[in-house]
Amino acid sequence: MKVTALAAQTPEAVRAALAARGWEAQPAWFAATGIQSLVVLIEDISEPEREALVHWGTKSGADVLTGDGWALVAGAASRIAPLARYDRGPAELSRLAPELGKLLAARAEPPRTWTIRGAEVSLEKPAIIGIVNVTPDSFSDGGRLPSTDAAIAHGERLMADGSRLLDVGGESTRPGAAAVPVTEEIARVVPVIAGLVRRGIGPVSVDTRKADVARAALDAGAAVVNDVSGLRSDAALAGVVGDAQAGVILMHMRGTPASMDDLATYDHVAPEVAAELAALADTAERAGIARERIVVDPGFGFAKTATQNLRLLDELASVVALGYPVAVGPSRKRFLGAATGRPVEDRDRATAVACALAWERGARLFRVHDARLTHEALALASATTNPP
Ligand code: PMM
Repeated sequence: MKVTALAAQTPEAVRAALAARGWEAQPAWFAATGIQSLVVLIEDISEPEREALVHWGTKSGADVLTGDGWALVAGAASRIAPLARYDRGPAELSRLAPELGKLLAARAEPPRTWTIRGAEVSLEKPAIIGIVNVTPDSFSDGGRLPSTDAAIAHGERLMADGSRLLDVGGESTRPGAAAVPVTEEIARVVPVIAGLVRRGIGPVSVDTRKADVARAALDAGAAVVNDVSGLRSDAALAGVVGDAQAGVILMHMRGTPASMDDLATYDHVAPEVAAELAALADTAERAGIARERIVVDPGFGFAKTATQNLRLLDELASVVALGYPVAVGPSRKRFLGAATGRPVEDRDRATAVACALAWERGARLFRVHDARLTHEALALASATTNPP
């Protein structure tokens, strides 16, 4: 007799074991994904729903842990899947079917592309978003023209280093950063965006919370709006994005950059961030932004402590399970310093590793300052998890 442990974090090992024993490709893949284990936390349930879940668990062989108003269900995906079907699950659990169905669908068919203005971004391979900050502490050296040229040259280098999108921002969102008036923010970002677009460097995203800045950036040729407030800051911004048929990145934070540090209170960070992002995406869709144009981002460093950022990175699957493409922006942030002891100017290696870990957990877009190192780390990570 010979006993081998197979890798369980991916269906690949089971698929390969079955294929090596003569199974056809499709049944081998279905069997492999079916026996993958799934753990779902179900909250806000009634007492009859809770009892029905416990009863169903005993019958089906799934593990069910419950308490007041909640249940945690664990087992093979194929065992849990019937709960997502009205005709197969217990009648008392009909409220669960659509929600669980969405989660299972996102797992089975993760988004393969992101639709932005005038283009599609393939997510089969990691997509690096190079950061072009046009704030006084980065490029500006007094005169506007030299800083614009420097920003454009920097964007060109980021693309040469493996970026697939450039994110141009004119307002710092660090805690305590001074607010930038609309006209000043437009004066910073528009010449850079127009210059990049004119030279065919991009596509370009604008990092802003303001509808007027987004409108000017889109007029200058931007294809994406990246809003760290998740469209909460300016009520007019969703309409601007929808009308322009732009892509949008909805980032999670609480409060504003000035107040966010006091709002880093979570009982369990990943499910709470996922739920808050789901609400933001829902609001965006209701405002007329098509689902395939939406990317969500857990907002590393925004209203999160170092420990919470690290937990969130590890438990990114809760955000990925929402079914939207996931972007992450760990680049040079404080939590990387907390883990490595490195100062801000020496965090690009840690950034690259964080991105590789995030890819493995399902993130597909990576907003970074240094594209070269992250590109290399992601080339290896994606070659390992996406065999050719
Ligand atoms: N972080 C910053 C700014 N914009 N946008 C997204 N989508 N995600 C982020 O994590 C994010 C962001 C702050 O970082 P910086 O000041 O170093 O650019």
